[in-house]
Amino acid sequence: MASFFNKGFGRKRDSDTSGRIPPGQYETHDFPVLTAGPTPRIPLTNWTFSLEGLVDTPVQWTWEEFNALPHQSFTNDIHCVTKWTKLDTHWEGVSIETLLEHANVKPEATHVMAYSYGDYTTNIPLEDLRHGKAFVGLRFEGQPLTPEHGGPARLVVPHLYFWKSAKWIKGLRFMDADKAGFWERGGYSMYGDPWKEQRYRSDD
Ligand SMILES: Nc1nc2c(c(=O)[nH]1)N[C@H]1C(S)=C(S)[C@@H](COP(=O)(O)O)O[C@H]1N2
Ligand SMILES: [Mo]
Repeated sequence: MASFFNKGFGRKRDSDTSGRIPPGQYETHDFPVLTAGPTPRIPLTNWTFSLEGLVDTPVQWTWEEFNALPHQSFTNDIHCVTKWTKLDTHWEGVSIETLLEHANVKPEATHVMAYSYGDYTTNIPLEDLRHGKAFVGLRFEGQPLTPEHGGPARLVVPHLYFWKSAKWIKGLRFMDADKAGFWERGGYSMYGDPWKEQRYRSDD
């Protein structure tokens, strides 16, 4: 039952969070699970991560090799198109910029298709993955990423709606044009900027 005297009544709005909730979103302290289809289970001995498509040298890392890459910590707000926003999530992982040092991306590459175990795909402009803006997350809140949240490894692109953050990531394919991924083919935005409420293709 909604109460007029709710918790926030009469209190000053928390200055730390004001201005951090995009239009149409509400803050949650939970971490809901959103997956189309079953959760793939990937034995670490079979896990690989690849950079392919428009690169001079395609690369493939094993789990061990990938974990030997330089790791960084990230603190980000995440925004799901189903309208929840979670502030100050803490991650550890490998910056996409770090990965790009290992495969010369050809100059004609403009877009990336992130693809996952279990066949999920999502498209992102290359520029949106660079300069430390996106990473492959391996740990969440100090713990290995759980399978339902995309473990062993997921893409995290916090400045776009969270469907761009492909769980169970398997690799990145560099392309010279934008091409729709799984939800994008289903009518969701090609870009997905939460601050512009680019939820559906008609919002682009
Ligand atoms: N492989 C894969 N990645 C995915 C999805 C999915 O169904 N499969 N769902 C996306 C959607 S719509 C959202 S909101 C987030 C949800 O991540 P979470 O379950 O960790 O909250 O993952 C995204 N990445
Ligand atoms: Mo989502």
